[in-house]
Amino acid sequence: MSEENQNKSNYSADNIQVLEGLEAVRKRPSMYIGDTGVKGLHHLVYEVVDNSIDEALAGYCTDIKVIIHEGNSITVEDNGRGIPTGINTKENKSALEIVMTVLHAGGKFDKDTYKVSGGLHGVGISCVNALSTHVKTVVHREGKIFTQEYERGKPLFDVKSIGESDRTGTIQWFQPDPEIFTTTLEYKYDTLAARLRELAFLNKGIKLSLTDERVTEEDGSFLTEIFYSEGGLKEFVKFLDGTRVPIIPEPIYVEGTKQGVPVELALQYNDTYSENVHSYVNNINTIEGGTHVAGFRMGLTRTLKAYADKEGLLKNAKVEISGDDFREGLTAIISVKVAEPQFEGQTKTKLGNSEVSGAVNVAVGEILTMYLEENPKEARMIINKVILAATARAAARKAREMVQRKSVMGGSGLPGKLADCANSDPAVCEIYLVEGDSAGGTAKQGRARDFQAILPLRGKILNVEKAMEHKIYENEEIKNMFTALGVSIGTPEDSKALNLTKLRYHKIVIMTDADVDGSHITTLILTFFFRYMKELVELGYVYIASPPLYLVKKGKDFEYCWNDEQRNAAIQRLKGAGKEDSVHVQRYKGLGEMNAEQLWETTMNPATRTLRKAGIENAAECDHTFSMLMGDEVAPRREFIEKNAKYARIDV
Ligand code: 0RA
Repeated sequence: MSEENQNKSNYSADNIQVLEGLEAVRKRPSMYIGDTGVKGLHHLVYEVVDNSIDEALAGYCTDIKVIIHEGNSITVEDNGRGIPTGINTKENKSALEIVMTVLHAGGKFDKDTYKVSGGLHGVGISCVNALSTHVKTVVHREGKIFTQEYERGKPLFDVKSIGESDRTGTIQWFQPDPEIFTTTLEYKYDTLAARLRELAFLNKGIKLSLTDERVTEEDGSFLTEIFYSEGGLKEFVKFLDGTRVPIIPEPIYVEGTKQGVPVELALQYNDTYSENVHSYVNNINTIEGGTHVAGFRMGLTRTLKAYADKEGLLKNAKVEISGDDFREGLTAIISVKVAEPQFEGQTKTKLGNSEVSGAVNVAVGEILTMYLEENPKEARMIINKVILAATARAAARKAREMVQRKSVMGGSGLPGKLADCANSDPAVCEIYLVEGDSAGGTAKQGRARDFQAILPLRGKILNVEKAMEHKIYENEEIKNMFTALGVSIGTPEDSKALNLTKLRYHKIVIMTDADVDGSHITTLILTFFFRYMKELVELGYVYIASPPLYLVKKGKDFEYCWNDEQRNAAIQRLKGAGKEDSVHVQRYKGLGEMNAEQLWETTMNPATRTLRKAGIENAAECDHTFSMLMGDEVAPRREFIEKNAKYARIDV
């Protein structure tokens, strides 16, 4: 190595700051990765990928590959400069070893280097190392290949050179520790794919790929997808709006640094009535919003209003126009990079840095002013849409007030169909939203009256994705849900905010037949919650019941089964020494085929039931899925259903 190179690698080795050890991570993993469930498991991958993204954002890396191996170990490979391997003179250890074994170590902590990406917790690769049974790191750098391996965070040998190389890059292989991840060790392809797709849109020009070696395609190759975006957020908006009808031909897009803050944003208006604004700070989805979103809203309202006033376009509007009206049918992504982000809020996903608001406000103002001036036809369409939104909002307000007045007036104000529970403590109360009056009747008989309430819903509820807001308040089923739940819209601070102060149940369980219609109804109800009561989903109050598919019976002996494997196993077990034909299999076509006791035992008894919690893992992906499932286009929906069909086979 030349002297200059030697100095350079010593420099980068010395740059790594040392903070603390890894015992703490193994002792309290949730403090570092959020939880040790399925989320935390996937978080390990994001943590490693984020390091490669940082390297790419620094301008040294173009390709990131993620591989899920048989047995659920993971490889993340990049073509960056490679983690420095030289000896850190303070610690007398290889910089690589420090990065891998010391918490918070990383070049990232230097002010003059980069820190743009970084997981929610920003804890670094050493955490992944601490929480893995085995890690192997390979670094291609300075013409050589270096490696080191670890067991539960402890190096098995010093960093060593194992050969020559004509490239650079870092390869991390890790096997998550079953002692830590006790609920599941199984990686979900779709979850990783959704995050990598999101990262590709957020960091244009970086090629990310995902390979699943657990799945072999027809041609013998492994399932692989490549995520790459040249257009960045502009393409992200197009992807999200894939099945919505745009109002203007192309999304409005801007990228640049304003007041020292790198801002990228894209927006498009479509012919629906929902607002879909997604925001990111350093590639982290800020689901609670924050100063960047506030700045965006201010800039949007200010600019559109100024243009409309100047052109005299608001003269014909008979209603007052509010900020919300400017965002109806709007899909937008805001992405900012903030050097020292302050995260606030319940889930620490709300940006607090006040300086960011002005930067985004200016960015959206500049680009939008220019766009409106240059595209008067499109400008007029946008403003007309805003006026329409304001008019519809006045109608919606009236309809909403009708629903809410009903609950204030007369008796309990609760829907006649609701069989309420005796207990009045929301924290212990549950409400079952049940498909159909007949199953509702069975559930009423079978329930634990003290804390379980039943609200039967008739047939298919309104598809809120396609309906204007005031229409949804005319829908009997939706009105019943609002009043039964005790949820209203409007608080003293915010006329559009969800008011949960009178929420009557902390568990809301959707219970439908285990067939195609049932899952469609579940989707419709979830769409309603996602669009109109999102906080309930975010708070983790919304669940989906899992009724059994089969009853396998022989004499007095019987077993409930939730899938075909269980059924086959039950048949084998019950068959025992006896004759096969003495085993009877009943397939439940609907909830109605169970009696009250069976429904309680399998689906409602907290001791024996399985509830799936509805969650928003990835808000943008969720938005895309709902718009596709509930929108007008048939082909993408069919494709999705065929890919995800659990029940499709059963019904033919
Ligand atoms: C610190 C300094 C340098 C590279 C990296 C970190 C680095 C870390 C990771 C983690 C995954 N892939 C990575 N690629 C690079 C480079 C310092 C130098 O070469 O001068």
